[in-house]
Amino acid sequence: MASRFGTGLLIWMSLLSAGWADVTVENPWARASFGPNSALFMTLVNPMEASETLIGAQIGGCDHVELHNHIETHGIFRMVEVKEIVVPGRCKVELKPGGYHLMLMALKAPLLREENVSVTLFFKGGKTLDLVVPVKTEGVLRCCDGG
Ligand SMILES: [Cu+2]
Repeated sequence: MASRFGTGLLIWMSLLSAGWADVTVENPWARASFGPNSALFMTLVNPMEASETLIGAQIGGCDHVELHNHIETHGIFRMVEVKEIVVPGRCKVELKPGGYHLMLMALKAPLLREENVSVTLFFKGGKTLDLVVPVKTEGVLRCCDGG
């Protein structure tokens, strides 16, 4: 009986460790939107030795989420889609205006200040992380709603 319980616990623990990312998130926020697009920012903190790689996200009220970065070409900044954002072991990576961000495209409804959005982050290896993210108005860009 004891050994059966032990096996079950072991399987349960291995499922759990495969399912949840070791990354934690600091100061997540979504930008209130005026148009169909918006952006989401946060600091990803990896307390482990091994790197973690963000590969996507699912966000309530938005079916189309891309990972973006800003790059400079001849003094002009523009957004580009990236396939992944690597968080090296024992490091932080900041998703912030003018840098990495999660781009929310074709929002079904505007993101309003003081609302919350539910977010699931997807990491390599099938790991996920669920968050509730507040909507804020700081740094709103009326021109393009970009990151
Ligand atoms: Cu963007």
